[in-house]
Amino acid sequence: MIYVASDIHGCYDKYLRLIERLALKEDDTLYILGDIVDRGDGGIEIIKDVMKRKNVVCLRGNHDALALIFLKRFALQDHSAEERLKEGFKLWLEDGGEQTFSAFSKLDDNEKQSVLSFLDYLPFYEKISINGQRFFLAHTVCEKAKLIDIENCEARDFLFGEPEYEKCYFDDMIIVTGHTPTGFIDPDYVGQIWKGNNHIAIDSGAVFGNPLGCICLDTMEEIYVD
Ligand SMILES: [Mn+2]
Repeated sequence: MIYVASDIHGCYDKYLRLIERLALKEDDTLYILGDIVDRGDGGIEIIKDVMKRKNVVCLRGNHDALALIFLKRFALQDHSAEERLKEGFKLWLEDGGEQTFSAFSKLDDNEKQSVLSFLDYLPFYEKISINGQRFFLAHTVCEKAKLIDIENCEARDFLFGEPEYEKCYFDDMIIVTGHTPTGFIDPDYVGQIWKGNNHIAIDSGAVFGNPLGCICLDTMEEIYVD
């Protein structure tokens, strides 16, 4: 079975409850579509746990990308950062990075290096096929006109893009994204997975007090943990 969750944002307890609930078997995979860190204070713990598991695969979210940049610059002994980066660093800390920075700072040097290389190698998207149905998994995607010409997409399209959930991008492929709490797509879906127009939006807003949502792509079963 293939499961997908996203935007865990340092909610370590919810992450562990999801892992417990799924009880992944040898051929099962859990994809986490980015924004593992920031806001909640357990992001680094989640990374350390994911690194030990063979069948949990993470993609890169905007928070993971920024954490990589700023942890490298400011938590290691690198004082060569320019003023512009310092400004960005401050904004990141205020946007939930503080929790990640603080937890990272407590790691020993080996752990720091392995967390950084974990973040460094996160892919931007993944295409998979389940029983003939194709899926495009990413933290987020850009507008349809740009995504259908994927060769011209840039990293930031998969980190900061704004999906057009009202449009079907591909007739033969379902796009699965996090990043946008589903309540912003339809206020009736706060805390729930939203489906429509060959999109599945799975950011249930776990860090904002909602259950953490997860979907099984083989069965479309939705799983929620508090
Ligand atoms: Mn995001």
